[in-house]
Amino acid sequence: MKAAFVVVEGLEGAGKSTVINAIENFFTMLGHSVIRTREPGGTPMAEAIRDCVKQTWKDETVTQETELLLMYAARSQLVHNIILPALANNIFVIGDRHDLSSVAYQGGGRQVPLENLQLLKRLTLGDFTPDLTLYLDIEPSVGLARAKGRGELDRIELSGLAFFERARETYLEQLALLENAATINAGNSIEQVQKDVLRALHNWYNAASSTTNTTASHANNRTVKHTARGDE
Ligand code: Z5A
Repeated sequence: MKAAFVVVEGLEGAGKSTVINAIENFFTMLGHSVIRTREPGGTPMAEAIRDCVKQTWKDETVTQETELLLMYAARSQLVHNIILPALANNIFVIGDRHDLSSVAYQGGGRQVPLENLQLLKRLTLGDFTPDLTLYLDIEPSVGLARAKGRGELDRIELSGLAFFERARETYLEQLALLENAATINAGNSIEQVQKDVLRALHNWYNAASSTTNTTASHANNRTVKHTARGDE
């Protein structure tokens, strides 16, 4: 089977970092090479953007446009420098967040019009999309309590409960439109969440392996498309 891009999405404290270890093991045990990415971040420049976007700026308001543009700037760096080259070398990529986070947080949370997000997506990613999205669904108050247990909250985490409720609602609306996606109840125990994630991954993997030819041509197309862009 050709390498694929699998993304884990969810609100803070949903347990993404925890299940990504299990997903990495799943691919490794099957003999695949695998890398992990996180967004925003994943390249030196994108990590600098991450620091910039997460910190609280004294006496300066971070506008929603600045936040949005920084998310896409970081994503463009990551996709073109790391994810596409990895897929082209048949290395599976597990993403801790991707574009759906912008739709949920900036679109839902900050209420940026969806058409502005679509424009930026088109500009930075073309038609590149994950092969599978695993969404860990958690009540915002439960997720935030877990995140708080780890220490101080960053600028985005301080956005308030209503912000996270809008983000969750947007996640759920968008997931209903996606083909290759699974929603997992992240309010359950860590063991149960991990089990449910692995079941969804297994089902997707079996289906994708049995349509290898289609998957291979899909992977090649997107690589060619973005290589061509890079050569311009
Ligand atoms: N952001 C954005 O606005 N727009 C974008 O386009 C993108 C991102 C890409 C990234 O920060 C921030 O950027 C994020 C969204 C925004 N901000 N907010 N707010 P981050 O990467 O630092 O934050 P995160 O992605 O939300 O990571 P997280 O808070 O670490 O969440 P997590 O990885 O899902 O959770 P975890 O580390 O696996 O677990 C958290 C704790 O809960 C930990 O102590 C676990 O042991 C515990 N846990 C996990 N699962 C369970 C269960 N099932 N039961 C009990 N306890 C559990």
